Amino acid sequence: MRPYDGARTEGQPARDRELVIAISELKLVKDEWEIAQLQDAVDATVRGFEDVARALPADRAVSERLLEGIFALRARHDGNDVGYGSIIGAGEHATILHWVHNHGATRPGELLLMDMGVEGRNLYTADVTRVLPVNGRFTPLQRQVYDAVYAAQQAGIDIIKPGVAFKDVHLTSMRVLAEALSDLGLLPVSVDEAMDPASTVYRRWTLHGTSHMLGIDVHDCSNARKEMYRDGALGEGYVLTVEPGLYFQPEDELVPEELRGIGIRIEDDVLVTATGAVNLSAGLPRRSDEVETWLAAQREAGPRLPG
Ligand SMILES: [Mn+2]
Repeated sequence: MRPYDGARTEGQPARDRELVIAISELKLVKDEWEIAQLQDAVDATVRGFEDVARALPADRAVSERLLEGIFALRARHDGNDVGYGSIIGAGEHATILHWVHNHGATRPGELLLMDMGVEGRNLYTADVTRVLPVNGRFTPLQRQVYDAVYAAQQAGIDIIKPGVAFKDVHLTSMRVLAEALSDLGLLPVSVDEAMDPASTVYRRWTLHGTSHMLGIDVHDCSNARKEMYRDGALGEGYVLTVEPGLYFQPEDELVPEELRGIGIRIEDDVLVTATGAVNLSAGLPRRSDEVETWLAAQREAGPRLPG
């Protein structure tokens, strides 16, 4: 091996930057092998969510970190590791977007938000969020908010196909959330006025974008040019998350007290096909009644170790 020769390998920052952009844009379309890697990561993630549900008591507190650790065991056993720091948000912690301290505890009667993904052995990662009612049943108010987020997510997924603007998935979900916020009596203006780019008053409770690309990086393709990604159109082979949410901060005096501290996000990993979309994470139920049935079935089956 020749010793390092600085002169021969002098950097070319402008060309390096071009390469970063080109690679990021090449990563937008996933080939068959990559899609299989993502599906493997998602399938391991489904097993990890099952492990956690099986260990989650309905009638007493457990620490968020216990649940984090159970998922981490699955990630290390079935894949390489977690793809990103697991967010285990019990109760009002769900309203903090990147809650990774995980030093709280579950409480029966409250919700539990978990945003977790296994990174497979070839480093492709899943990115999935589910919200569970700790005691097994959503209260009517929790269900109302949950079902609104579900409807927003479904509306976003429903429009996905090649040629659709990336931004329109977001805007479609946001309109459904704005309607729900209006139904809750929270919007100070009409839904149409709220959707006006000059207003977007609904964002007080929606906090983040609905989608990002997914692949080797959890926020894949982030160096792609705007016109190729955020201002671009979806193409066959793209894989993106769809993850709208509603968040009512514990100290938010613009919402009724019973809503404060509720945070709900539902996140799935969606492949754009020639004619529409396939939800790669459909192995985990999303509808509120199906989540309850699934949670009960996991508890019935009881705790398990990977292997
Ligand atoms: Mn995500």
